[in-house]
Amino acid sequence: MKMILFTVALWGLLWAVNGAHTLPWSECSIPTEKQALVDDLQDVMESSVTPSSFPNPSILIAMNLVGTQNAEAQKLLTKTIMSIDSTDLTVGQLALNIMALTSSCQDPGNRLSLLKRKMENWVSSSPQDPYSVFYGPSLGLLALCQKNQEGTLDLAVGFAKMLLANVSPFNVDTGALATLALTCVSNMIPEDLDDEYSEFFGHVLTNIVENLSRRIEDNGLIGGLYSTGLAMQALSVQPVEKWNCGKTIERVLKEIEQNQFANPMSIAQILPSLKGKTYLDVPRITCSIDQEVRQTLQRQPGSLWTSDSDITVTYTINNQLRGVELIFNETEVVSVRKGSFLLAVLEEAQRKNPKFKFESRMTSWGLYITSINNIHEVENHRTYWQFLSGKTPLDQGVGSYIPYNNEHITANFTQY
Ligand code: B12
Ligand SMILES: *[C@@H]1O[C@H](CO)[C@@H](O)[C@H](O)[C@H]1NC(C)=O
Ligand SMILES: *[C@@H]1O[C@H](CO)[C@@H](O)[C@H](O)[C@H]1NC(C)=O
Ligand SMILES: *[C@@H]1O[C@H](CO)[C@@H](O)[C@H](O)[C@H]1NC(C)=O
Repeated sequence: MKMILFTVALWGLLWAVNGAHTLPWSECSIPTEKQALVDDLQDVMESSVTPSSFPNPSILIAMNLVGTQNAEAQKLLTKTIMSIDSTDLTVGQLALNIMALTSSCQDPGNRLSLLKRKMENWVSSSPQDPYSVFYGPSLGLLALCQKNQEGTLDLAVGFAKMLLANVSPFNVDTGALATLALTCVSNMIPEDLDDEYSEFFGHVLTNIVENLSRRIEDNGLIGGLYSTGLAMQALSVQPVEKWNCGKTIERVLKEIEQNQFANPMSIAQILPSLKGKTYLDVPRITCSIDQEVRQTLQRQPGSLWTSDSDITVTYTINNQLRGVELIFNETEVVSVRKGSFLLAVLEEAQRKNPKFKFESRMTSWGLYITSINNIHEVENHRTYWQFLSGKTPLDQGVGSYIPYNNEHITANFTQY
């Protein structure tokens, strides 16, 4: 009896040591009866890839990490991302493209040296910078680390010092990516330098992971619905006792059933975690020739769910920022088809009243609103148009959010 107990305890210990860099899989897997739900989700993401859709490297990474169900889409997206001109890309976009090509077993070519140069020149200009300025550079560091680029360790030290000095409110998405990047860097420290570097990165990682674990909600989500996927990746490479992965999975599956993951980009950020993968697995992907082919279901796209009845939405555009000459606060009441996206409200208001004129640009998350009533966001001033329902900021953009009857939506020109 004693012997068995001892063996069990020892086995548990070995498991804990071995499992330090993977999900605690036993409590963290998808129940068999929900497997089809997750496969369907992957279908939605993969069928969003068409010759005319926005080439999204995060989608390619996700499908390669979990194993694609749609080899055509995989080929098309790889080809499109290969042909993107790198010159005007941001650090984050460049990094995602490199990781996407690597995940498809393609050589990223001169993108790597370009990224390295951009990372060497990047600095956070002040400790008051919003925490999210580290989102793109975290991706940059992760991509360089995965490609074993010389000088990554020094870049990582500079990056981590700036991150530690930052005093702005913590941001979960950014913290999650910084965790992945610094975990990769920690794993590549040469033995002769191990002590001092390990201690330093260990200290920074503890700080970030502590902040991440403080954002675990009672309902299982981590920092809100759309931060949970990246946060799960971070907590599975830097485990914390406090995290009940099973509870998180259960809640996310419930949200998927409620159609909260209709945006392909939102799927790209949750899918790897649902299948026990993280971005740290990108260099380990093997590209086999024969792909598993799955019978795909015939489904209705979410946007066609509009019905015959109308809803009324009150829409206010508000600019009270000092330093801007044109201060305004205008409201329109508009009718749109029930089930329409918020974008339809913006379009209807613009049709009724020229002051509601707006401009947008296409991004990986869909349409992003850049200007309303000729007031443009300015990146250097950190201004943007924030969308709220009542006083609560929306957690989705105008191309995904579906307003309800008598809702009051405000677009407020503000700073981050
Ligand atoms: C930084 C950031 C911002 C910055 C972007 C400006 C900048 N220059 O940095 C600011 C603060 C302005 C911002 C605004 C908003 N954001 Co934001 N943002 C992020 C964050 C943390 C990182 C994005 C990034 O740098 N990606 C890396 C680069 C390489 O990729 P990229 O595609 O080039 O990035 C661009 C787009 O992501 C775009 N963008 C940023 N946020 C959003 C949101 C939407 C809906 C769209 C279409 C585009 C978009 O700006 C990036 C820089 O140009 C992500 C987190 C995440 N998990 O992705 C959230 C995130 C994308 N944002 C989100 C949201 C909800 C918004 C807002 C709608 C919030 C609001 N209530 O108004 C607004 C957009 C409103 C509008 N005008 O259309 C959600 C989207 C969830 C969803 N399912 O749609 C995310 C995932 C945060 C979260 N975890 O909930 N955001
Ligand atoms: C993260 O947590 C530490 C305490 O562990 C705290 O001192 C620090 O200010 C937090 N950082 C952010 C950005 O919230
Ligand atoms: C703007 O208008 C809305 C609706 O009329 C009102 O509730 C709000 O208080 C106004 N805000 C400002 C800053 O004037
Ligand atoms: C709108 O933006 C202004 C300027 O940044 C800010 O003072 C105000 O609190 C914001 N209103 C809401 C409801 O967030």
